[in-house]
Amino acid sequence: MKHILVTGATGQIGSELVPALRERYGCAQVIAAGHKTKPQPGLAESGTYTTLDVTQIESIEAVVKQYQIDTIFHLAALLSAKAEEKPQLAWKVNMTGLYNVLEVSRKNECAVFFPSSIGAFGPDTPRDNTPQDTLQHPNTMYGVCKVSGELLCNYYYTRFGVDTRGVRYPGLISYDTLPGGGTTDYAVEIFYRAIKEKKYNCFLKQGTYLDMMYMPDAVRAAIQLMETDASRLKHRNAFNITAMSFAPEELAASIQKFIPDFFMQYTVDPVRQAIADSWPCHMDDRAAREEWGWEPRYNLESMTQDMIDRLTVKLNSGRL
Ligand code: VAH
Repeated sequence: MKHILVTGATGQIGSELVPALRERYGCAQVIAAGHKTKPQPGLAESGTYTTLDVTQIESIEAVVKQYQIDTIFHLAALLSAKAEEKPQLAWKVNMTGLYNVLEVSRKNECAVFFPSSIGAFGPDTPRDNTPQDTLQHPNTMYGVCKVSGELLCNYYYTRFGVDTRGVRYPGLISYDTLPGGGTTDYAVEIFYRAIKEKKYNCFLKQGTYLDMMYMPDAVRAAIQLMETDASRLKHRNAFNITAMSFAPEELAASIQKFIPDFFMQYTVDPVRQAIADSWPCHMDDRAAREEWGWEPRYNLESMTQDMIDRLTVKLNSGRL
């Protein structure tokens, strides 16, 4: 990877993947692109940021040619809850955007990273130890886009030789950006509320087990997969990866170890509860471990401690 483009760079993954890529490959080698005209300060100060509408293929091609891009981390997409609110827009951004990236990559010999999700599974998928290869009948527009995306990326690999690779991310927990319309975002919001108000009203019910991962692990996984020798890969789109599985009350208990008077109550959002109930509780990620050495570094307690430490600093500096 010498010249990298990150689409969706202002989003939850992009805002932490861009700095990690710039540290590893050099700031000038990593172009951050997003739909926002005013990105987070870090993105534009440490390297090139350009606005990009992924539904317009010409704008993608122009950026790829201008910067001689050889690898695209394509993150631009609507997340699950937003996609259920606006399914037609979600299809347009998530699928037309991906198709455009794959077409430009085919013509310009770019490798492509595509983030799939536990959302690519549905109610009839085995929910415990979800196999790498299993039923994928999602009943959400987000999930339909993710399954379609996995199939389209595999097609572009087998039919045109485009080096496409991806992971099925669990819920991602991060301190850099505020939550953006996801079903697992309760596991991010809870930290902001715990630190500022010492209480949180959770929109998922107790006992809702979901796979989760701390963002530093998620960023490292994307880079590690794209750096892996292609001859090792038996799968491509997309690898199950996870780090932990917990229910809201377990996350609350972990926070209470650091903020003893933290209090959690529940007001269930039926839309996001239905989405969560259609997703696995815990995926089998042996294929990723065997084929490219995937290994998480954060568990529930270490993630909780790091999130609280970092958000406390942001709060004290007036940035929260
Ligand atoms: C969402 N955070 O909730 C995303 C993610 C596995 C969930 O894809 O939509």
